[in-house]
Amino acid sequence: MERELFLQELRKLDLHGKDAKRLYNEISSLAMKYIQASEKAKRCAHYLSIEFLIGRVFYNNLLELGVLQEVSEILKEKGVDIALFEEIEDAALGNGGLGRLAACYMDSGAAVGIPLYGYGIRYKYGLFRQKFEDGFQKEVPDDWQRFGDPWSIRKEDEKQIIRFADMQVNAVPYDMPLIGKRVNVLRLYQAEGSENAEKISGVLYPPDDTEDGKLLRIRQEYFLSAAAIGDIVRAYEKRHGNDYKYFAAENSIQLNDTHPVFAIPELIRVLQERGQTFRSALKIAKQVFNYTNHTILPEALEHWNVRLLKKILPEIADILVKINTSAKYIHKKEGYTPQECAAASAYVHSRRAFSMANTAVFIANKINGVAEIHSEIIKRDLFAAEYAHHPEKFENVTNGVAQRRWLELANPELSALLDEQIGQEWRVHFEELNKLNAYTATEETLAEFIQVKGKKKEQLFRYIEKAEGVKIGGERIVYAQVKRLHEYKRQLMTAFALLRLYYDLKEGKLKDLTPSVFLFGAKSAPSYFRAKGIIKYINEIIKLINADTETNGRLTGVFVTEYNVSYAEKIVAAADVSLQVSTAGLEASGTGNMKFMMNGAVTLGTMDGANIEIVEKAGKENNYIFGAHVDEIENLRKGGYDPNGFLKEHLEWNKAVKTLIDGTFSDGGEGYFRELYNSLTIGASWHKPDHYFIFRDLDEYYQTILRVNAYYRFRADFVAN
Ligand code: 26W
Repeated sequence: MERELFLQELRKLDLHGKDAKRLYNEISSLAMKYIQASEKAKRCAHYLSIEFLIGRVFYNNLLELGVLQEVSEILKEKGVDIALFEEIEDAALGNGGLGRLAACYMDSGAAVGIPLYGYGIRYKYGLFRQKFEDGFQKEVPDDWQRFGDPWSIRKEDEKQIIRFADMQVNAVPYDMPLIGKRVNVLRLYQAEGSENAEKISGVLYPPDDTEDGKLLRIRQEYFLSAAAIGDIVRAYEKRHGNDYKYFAAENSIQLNDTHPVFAIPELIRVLQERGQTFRSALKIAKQVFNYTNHTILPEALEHWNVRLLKKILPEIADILVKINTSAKYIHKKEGYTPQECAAASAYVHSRRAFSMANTAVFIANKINGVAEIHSEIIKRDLFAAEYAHHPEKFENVTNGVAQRRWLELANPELSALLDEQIGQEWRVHFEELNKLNAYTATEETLAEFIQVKGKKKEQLFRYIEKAEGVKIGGERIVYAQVKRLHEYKRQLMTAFALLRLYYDLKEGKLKDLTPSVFLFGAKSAPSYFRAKGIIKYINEIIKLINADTETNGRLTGVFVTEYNVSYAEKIVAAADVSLQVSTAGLEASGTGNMKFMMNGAVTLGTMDGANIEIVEKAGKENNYIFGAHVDEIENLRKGGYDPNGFLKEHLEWNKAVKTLIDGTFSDGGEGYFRELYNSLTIGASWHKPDHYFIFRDLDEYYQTILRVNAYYRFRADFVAN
């Protein structure tokens, strides 16, 4: 990019009387004039994902272009504060970890110069915007395009026609530059051609509890898969025409969970259309696809009913049947036991449905979990049969996060301190951070670090005051639990611990508690009743403790609204303690844990997901680990776990938990709190009481919160480790 030309033009820009949106579009469009996508390499990796949680691109792109500092100065000369663009909303085309990981991979691929291309859906409405009304979550459609979308280029001439049995849809690509050592492209497809067609890229994860909902999900997944395959094949044919012998050598296709698995039968369909036999097409598919699994939760493992598939994608259904037949033949030939054949079967007879994970595992050249413990669990349980016969297919690829966004952009002050210690190389090759190991921080560096952390807290508290109208005063230790709201992530356990802290403080038991603030950020899926109840409960607790003038000088809470990527950037830079407290074995990896850690927070967590690797790397003494490990949890699942016994034995906990039903708090008569209480003490048709083992870990959690609080007082040691 001709930086100087861009900066010269920017200097000439007249900014007078232009609002944030107008300036955003003018400056972004100007930058886009100077960005060219790199020549597509012959050998490319393609990343297919139903979600890309890109967040705000403005600052990130200017940083990647190496002009963020200069733009900030030029705008300041013209009387514009670059923070003005905080008003521009994130592009939230994703739900959570899987989508943000995809965005971080795209960032990093470009940054280190790998030809890595992303394929996704350009949803009209991304993840909803969250509002709180009397402590309840309300969803507001996220019309993210109202600010314009100057960083994408519509490529009408490269559109694809996607054919269903009952309709035809235009897949129109919008290309977003991924800027770094090379400029790759994130290609997001928009569905056009009719009102029904447009619904396909209308919203992220449309509800799939009705048949129509399921059909729409299938259409979305096939739409993404077929558009991507069509694009990859078209580019290949420009080079090699109908000769497919180089296809696998020049293309690898990464399936980000099972949502794009239709790309497998679609590639076979397209190759057969071009004259390949099923056998040769299958062979190519088995060389081209890799599959990443992100979750072991049964409700997230997709099965698509064959009747539904036949209704709108009969050819795809037939190819899936043939894939299943090949799998059965090969499994038998390779000596899979009958149990293994059944467990690994692509077609699940009892459900009259295809297991998209088993289909992916049969075809994929490589299969990876997203943290060591998770990769072990999927080898031992989920895909045990395939692992028994093809161990070479399985790898662990622990998640990573883009340090450009989560450290450089989020925390320039800490970045500068790092540069002083180890030079700037870490900004591209993050492993350079290892140089810090051979290194004992001087008093002066520690003081600088503490000062930086203090500054980031001030910035965050100011932002929260503006955004939430909540004032957080003075020097406090910041505990943060920010992530999607899900029972297995156990925000409810933190709620009980916070309530207990308040009661103990009230009763004078915590004389020397370091002033603390508990910061929550979470969105619940709109249909997830319990998660919404937990949000309301936490808001009720926060209201109670913040109002108590006896104690709110030392203990307050805040639940930020509309937690998103941009909010996360501020929170990870400011927090002292990262709360990562999922039930062991259930958080595949986590990525927030890494973002907090790289900004100098300690991890207070369970031995789950990537927390285990964080503890290994950063040292047990630098983290605050508690709770049952995965083997104990699995034993408890088999029997002998008595949550009600725990409540009988621990009256102080019983007092906290009983607030769900004793009238201390109100859920407006919606029944959320009673249902939560029952889930812990009675269970439900689909699970035993307290099926995320909150009461097994709760007391240890509380003691650990107090331990880190006490240790924090010796601040230099606290940060030194
Ligand atoms: C609604 C259907 C559905 C179900 C599951 C959509 C998306 C999923 C994903 C598998 C959920 C997800 O985002 N999983 C998270 O992936 C992260 C990236 O690997 C991990 O760090 C988190 O541990 C995992 O929960």
